[in-house]
Amino acid sequence: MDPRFVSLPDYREYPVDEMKRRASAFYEDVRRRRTVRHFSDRPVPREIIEDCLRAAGTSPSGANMQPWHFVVVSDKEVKRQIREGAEAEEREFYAKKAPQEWLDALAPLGTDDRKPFLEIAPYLIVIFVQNRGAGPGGKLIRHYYPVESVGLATGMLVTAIHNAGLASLTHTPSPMGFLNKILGRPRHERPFLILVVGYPTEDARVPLITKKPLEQMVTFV
Ligand code: IYR
Repeated sequence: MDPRFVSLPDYREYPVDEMKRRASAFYEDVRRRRTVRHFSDRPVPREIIEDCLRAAGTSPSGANMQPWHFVVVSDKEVKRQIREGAEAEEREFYAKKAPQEWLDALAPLGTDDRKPFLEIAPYLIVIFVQNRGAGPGGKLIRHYYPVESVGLATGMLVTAIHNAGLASLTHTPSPMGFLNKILGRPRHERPFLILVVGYPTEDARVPLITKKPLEQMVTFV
């Protein structure tokens, strides 16, 4: 197929001073984001979640295949089933499967096998990676860099949710095969993570942790 082009439609250049202000203001805003584990059951209008998902869907992806599927769960009974499946995996993880080194790494976060937030938060966004997807004519075709692509889209989703004024938690019980069953997703889709979304409780607490300063994570050559 011949490629078709249009001139770059929506790009905006800012004067350098304004770029500096914008870059700094964005950092000041995203650095307030914290992963939260204490969620309120306060309802959140669905259209907010829809716009955050639209933002995630603008992510770059390998060959623009957009190899993601998002299942937005608000149904109480489905949330209960997901909690049940996740807690079963987590009990195995904490009691048997996790090596001591992993448990030591998690210790500062204070996590354990109880996941009540999976029933309390208004939304669980279950994110699937499509290793293959429907091509022209409905035949399954290969996707490229699916995991990298879904990681990028998930980052945009987390940022969009923070920007809207909501909190989120990236939750990864392992293995997550139970999610295909509960949500009726096909075999060529693999659960990537559960994004728990809602308001934090008024008395929500978060672990006292720090992020690496620039010098520790960046090399300029
Ligand atoms: N899935 C477990 C353990 C866990 C693993 C990682 I890596 C974390 O960053 C946090 C938790 C749980 O959710 O408790």
